Amino acid sequence: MVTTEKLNLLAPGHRACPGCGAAIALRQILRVVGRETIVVSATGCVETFTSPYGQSAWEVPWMHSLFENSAAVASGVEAALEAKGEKANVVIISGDGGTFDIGMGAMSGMFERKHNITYICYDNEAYMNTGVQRSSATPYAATTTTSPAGKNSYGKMEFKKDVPAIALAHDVEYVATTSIAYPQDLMNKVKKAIGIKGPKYIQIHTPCCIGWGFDSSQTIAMGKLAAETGLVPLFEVEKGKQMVVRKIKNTKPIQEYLNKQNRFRHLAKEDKEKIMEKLQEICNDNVKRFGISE
Ligand SMILES: Cc1ncc(C[n+]2csc(CCOP(=O)(O)OP(=O)(O)O)c2C)c(N)n1
Ligand SMILES: [Mg+2]
Repeated sequence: MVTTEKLNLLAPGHRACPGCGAAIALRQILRVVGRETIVVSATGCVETFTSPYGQSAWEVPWMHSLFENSAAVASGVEAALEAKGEKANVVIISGDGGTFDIGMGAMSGMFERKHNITYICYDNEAYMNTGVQRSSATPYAATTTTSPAGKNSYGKMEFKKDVPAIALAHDVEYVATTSIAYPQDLMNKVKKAIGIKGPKYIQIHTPCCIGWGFDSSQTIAMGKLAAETGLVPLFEVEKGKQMVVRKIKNTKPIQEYLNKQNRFRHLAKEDKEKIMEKLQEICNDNVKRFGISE
């Protein structure tokens, strides 16, 4: 159940790239969390494009943490609210680098201490703010500036870290994956999370036209294809309940997704067939494991 009120708590004039998936995510998140919210953001694109020196696009109280400690800072905010007997939604918005990599320890602590916080990771699958370096969220075989495809490499050689599973292992109240390509799904999940007491984790797939190499008009299309191929499964797990998975009628072959992005362009060569097959296998495994097919 989502409000149809056109609440916009992200002021226009911010400096996101045209077609930025993270900016779309922010609009969707802020539409449902409402004004009684305090946001803590780790260093990354979102922090950078919403808060150039002396300016802010945030229409809610907002705090910038370091790259690594948004969950620790938000824990302090939540503890202060508790001590003062005041109420507000405490929401973290952090990139995949700030979540999967450098902020993992702080996030684990926040989950374990059972803070009443909604941790939202916008996953653009690399360190975009600093020039497209690989993170542990970067998909297998994608080229980045620190996992460059070339004569002796086919891009990133490791698989994407399963952070939703790590969150679930902390026995948190709610874990969900979603995508900006499915705004109702995204808003429903954020709305549900903020209504549940305790730690929650939401991972939003946010395509990045600059880092992935596609036209800025195709951000939503890329998000859709990621889900339709099974590469990015969309699901939610409420504590004590069965996992609910967003079903896909006819899953699409992974080539359809890969062919449209420069970060996978090197896979078009014949000798890279095996790598393509590996990526298709990842999708097939997801379809099976999550029961994605309708
Ligand atoms: C301790 C530390 N190391 C490195 C940096 C430089 N740095 C700033 S943002 C960033 C990458 C952020 O990546 P991510 O969290 O995925 O967010 P995105 O830029 O993709 O939005 C890095 C490496 C930093 N600010 N602090
Ligand atoms: Mg990132």
